Amino acid sequence: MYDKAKIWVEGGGGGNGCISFRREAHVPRGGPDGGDGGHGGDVVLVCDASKRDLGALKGSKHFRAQRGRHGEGSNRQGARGEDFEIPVPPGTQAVTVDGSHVDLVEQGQRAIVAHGGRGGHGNKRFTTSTRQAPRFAENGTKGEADWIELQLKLLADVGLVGLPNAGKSSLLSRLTRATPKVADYPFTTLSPALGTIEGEDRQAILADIPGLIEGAADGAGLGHEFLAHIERCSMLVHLVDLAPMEGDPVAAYETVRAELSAHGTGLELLPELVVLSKRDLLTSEQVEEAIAAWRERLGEGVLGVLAVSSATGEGLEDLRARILSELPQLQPALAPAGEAGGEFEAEHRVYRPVGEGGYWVEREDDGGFRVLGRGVELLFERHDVKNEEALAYLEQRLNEIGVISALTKAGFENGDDVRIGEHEFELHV
Ligand SMILES: Nc1nc2c(ncn2[C@@H]2O[C@H](COP(=O)(O)OP(=O)(O)OP(=O)(O)O)[C@@H](O)[C@H]2O)c(=O)[nH]1
Ligand SMILES: [Mg+2]
Repeated sequence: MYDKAKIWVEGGGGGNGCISFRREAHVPRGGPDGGDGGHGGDVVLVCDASKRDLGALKGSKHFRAQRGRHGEGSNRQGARGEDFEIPVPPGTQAVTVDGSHVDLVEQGQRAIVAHGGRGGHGNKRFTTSTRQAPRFAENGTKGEADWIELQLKLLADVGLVGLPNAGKSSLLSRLTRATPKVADYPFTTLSPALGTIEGEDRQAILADIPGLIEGAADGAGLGHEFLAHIERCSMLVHLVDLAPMEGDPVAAYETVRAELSAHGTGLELLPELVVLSKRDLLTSEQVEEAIAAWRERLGEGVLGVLAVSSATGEGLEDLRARILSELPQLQPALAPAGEAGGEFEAEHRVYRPVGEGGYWVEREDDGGFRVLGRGVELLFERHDVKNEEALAYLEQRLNEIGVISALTKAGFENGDDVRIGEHEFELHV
């Protein structure tokens, strides 16, 4: 099962604005009529219920949306680039390039993971009363691009947990129409499986995950990574083998509880129904005694204690009814998806102090000055500083938004080097 994927996503670049002048009879050059560039397409995750896992993302890893078309003369706007859609199964979570958490749950739900760049304005837009014939236009900006990680966390109501061989898969196959593999050796189940209990007025989705052993949180056995799949469940069914081939049931129960806590997302806080399995292997009296002892030991701490046999079917109707009756009252006990898992922290996000006006000035070692701030950087990304008119326009904007006086305060003198984003130029004011 592919429940994780790392992919490169890249929004399309914005198309450039156009520099163009109307052609009129007898007029050497008419008014400016350069159209705007189109916006770049986005890379979008789309929730697709026909997908079961992230396996489709195993092969190709680079996903790019189309760029916007450049603007053209006669005020023709460039076409917007097409989005690139990536179908993902329900339960997929990701952190987008700009650092926000997305969680795709319902069929058709969409989340933009990399925005396309903006189209640049054509020269027509830069016409003012004093600048009748601007010979510059804006470039489109690049689309967002980065590696992002996707993780699938199954959407189930009930998580089946227990040691290997406890009988989890056998139970799933008896309660639902799922047909998981069952065998008399540990770690038969290698990846999670879902099954649905059909009630009269509602359904309950059960997730069967690989068995847990001591040290699972540190990687023992199949590890604890499958526990991520039950983070969204509203309750746990904790299966305890009444007649294990080795060890005793109480120790088995405690081991699994310890691993649930060690997972670190609060799984141990989920309401828990304790289900003693394989009751056919003991006499009725022994089973009744065991139930009484477990109830006494766990008391109010659990939703209840039941005993079942997947072999004979005894107790299964009770269990089915119990699950369906508990669920509607249960609220998901965990924080909304995305706020928990440490691995979904957006590490690449850098927070910078922002001065007044959204920019600030730093003096660099060689005596030059650097102006920082997304707005100012974007302004420069969009223009060709080698075009003198464009540079004059940029200087005017810098003046208007106060950057020139901030520079002066920082010790700037006429003709000093100024750097903004990838650009470096001598500034004359
Ligand atoms: N007698 C009896 N045997 C059972 C019962 N339920 C399961 N078993 C047997 O117990 C063994 C393990 O059953 P599974 O359902 O594969 O156990 P599991 O918990 O899914 O095990 P893993 O996937 O390895 O974690 C198999 O040999 C089953 O036939 C039961 O109610 N009675
Ligand atoms: Mg199993």
